[in-house]
Amino acid sequence: MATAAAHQTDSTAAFHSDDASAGADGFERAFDAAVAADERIEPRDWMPDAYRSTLIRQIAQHAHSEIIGMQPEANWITRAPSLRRKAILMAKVQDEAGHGLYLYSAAETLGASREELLDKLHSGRQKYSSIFNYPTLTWADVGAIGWLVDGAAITNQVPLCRCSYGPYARAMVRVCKEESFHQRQGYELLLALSRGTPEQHAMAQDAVDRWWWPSLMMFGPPDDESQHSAQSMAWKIKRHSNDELRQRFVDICVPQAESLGLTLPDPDLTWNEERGHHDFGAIDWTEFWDVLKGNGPCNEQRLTQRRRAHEEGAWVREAAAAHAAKRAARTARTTETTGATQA
Ligand code: FAQ
Repeated sequence: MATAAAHQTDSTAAFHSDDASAGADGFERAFDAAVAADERIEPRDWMPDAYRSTLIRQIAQHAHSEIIGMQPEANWITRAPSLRRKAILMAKVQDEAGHGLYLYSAAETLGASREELLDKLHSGRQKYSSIFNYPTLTWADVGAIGWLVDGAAITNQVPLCRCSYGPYARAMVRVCKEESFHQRQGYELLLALSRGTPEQHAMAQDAVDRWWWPSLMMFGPPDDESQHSAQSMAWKIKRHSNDELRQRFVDICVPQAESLGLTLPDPDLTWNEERGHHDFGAIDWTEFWDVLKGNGPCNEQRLTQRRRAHEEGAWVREAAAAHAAKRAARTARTTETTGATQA
């Protein structure tokens, strides 16, 4: 039953219920009406096959990004410059694992199994965000990831809190709260470096120079090359186009870069009074598509590490499953005995 049941329209009530008398056409009409009325689609509601597979594709790619995204940052846990920074970074990396779990769970509500999704990631049949195929060369990269990568992620994900699919939208609410904290830690880290020694300032600037353009690519291809946007927006999975969100992100970052005392590596970045937005330079889309094809600086390393972690974690999954089975058997025995005594 949809969470928005309180304001369901008459035309969508049958679709949210198990009333099979509506027929296939009726269900489709009711689904369209529910989307138009901004109601949430829930796991047991009827939905078109293509809506289901689009969601599985996007949510899985999102989940994979969260767990692969742990790698570039985890690279710096042992080398964080203080205990405080180490504790913060460990908490952040753990949060990303948690985001992966919420998202895999959301995909499972659509009928996809976690095993199948991980298998698709490991065999390269499903993507993860292009951004995580770049290396973290210095400590300042941890700050740049927080400020720019988490900043881009929030810009993209806040509208997803209003996604038409209930479990994904609800997962996003919590993810966005945590991402906001991540973005602030990155900003604060960069500010400390920017105000530090000339060497520290240069390190922060170098990190921003390297992460700026890949961060803009996170929003996906330009609108006229985005094959899924039109349909995803019609279904209210996506609420804004890739270019709209990219523009929003640029407009947010420009004043923040000024406060940080850092520059963005784009000579064409200028305020356009007429548009009320910043104009910015051309993105290297050849690089983007190349990274998607597996040719980024770290694609191979990320997938190799992920496959290794999965194999090495097999015994943990087996032990957890055996423990769960044991507990279930014990509960069943207790219920049987109690039931027998009561009878
Ligand atoms: N990287 O037609 P569109 C994070 C693919 S979370 C790789 O425009 P769509 C948190 C796209 O899948 C970051 N592939 O596609 C964190 C499609 O290929 P397909 C992840 C990309 O779905 C921070 C093809 O190109 N966030 O960072 C990318 O309508 C720090 C055509 O593209 C999400 O996943 C890309 N950048 O729009 C974690 C948010 N862009 O599937 C750790 C949810 C496009 O047909 C540390 N996802 N592609 O083979 C979305 O909002 C959308 O899926 C877009 C793409 C906007 C990414």
